[in-house]
Amino acid sequence: RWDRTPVGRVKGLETGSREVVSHAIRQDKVSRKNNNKCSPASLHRNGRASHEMGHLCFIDHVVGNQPDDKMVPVSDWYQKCLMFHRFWSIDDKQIHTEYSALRSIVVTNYEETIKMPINEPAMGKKKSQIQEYIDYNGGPGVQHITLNTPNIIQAIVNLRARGMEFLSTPDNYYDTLRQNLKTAKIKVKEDLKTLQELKILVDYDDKGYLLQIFTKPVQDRPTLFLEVIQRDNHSGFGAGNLKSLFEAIEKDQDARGNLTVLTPESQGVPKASY
Ligand SMILES: [Co+2]
Repeated sequence: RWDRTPVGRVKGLETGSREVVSHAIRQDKVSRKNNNKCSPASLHRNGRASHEMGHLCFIDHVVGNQPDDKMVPVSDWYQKCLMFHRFWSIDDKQIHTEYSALRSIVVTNYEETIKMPINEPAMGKKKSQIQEYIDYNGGPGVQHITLNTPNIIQAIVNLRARGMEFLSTPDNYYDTLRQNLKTAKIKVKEDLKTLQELKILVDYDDKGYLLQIFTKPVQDRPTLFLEVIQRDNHSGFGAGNLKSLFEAIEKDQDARGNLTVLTPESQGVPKASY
């Protein structure tokens, strides 16, 4: 295992090498030279390698959870202080299951390179997963961080092989999906059977689609989790999948004993002792 501590850059643009950058790295007493191609053609080859190997290439978006009534003031803060603007919005009519609901505003920076959906709980028949998060996190915080890959199938095969645990999706999700895709304007290039085996979700509109999957919480508490996403001409966040995601999360929430029945008065009051 090389610790990649650079001993020094031995070749590069400054030494007249237009094509190759070389760094010497050291492991104990052994040194070795790493060559990296720096021409655009080789960047293209690196892109192809990322595709083949299912690399996680960049942070696609970061979602924050806020307590009830804080979503608007917090998104206003991003717009006023950091010159963010609203990117896309969804209301709790679109995102709810029978029991639990949320509202969401997406803010983005001027260049639209940073995307941050901000959630707050909405009243449902039972406790919102956003409220569960707030209670266990002791306040607002990051709900999930999403990593973008050009090849989600390989990425998830790799992550599962290393022991990463993902939320499960019922098989009837894929039955419904197959039925709906028959009349859709887009075609999903990936093999649906493979997506189903790996429990990867699909969301789409008339112009493109996205593939996504959510991990289980990365700590013992039901707080932060990760998402992996692959986009094909689609800039949404998977609103169409949120119902099935909610149902999957709520199955776990119920198993933890936190899918508590709420009245309007008790929304927002922590029920759990921890
Ligand atoms: Co997401």
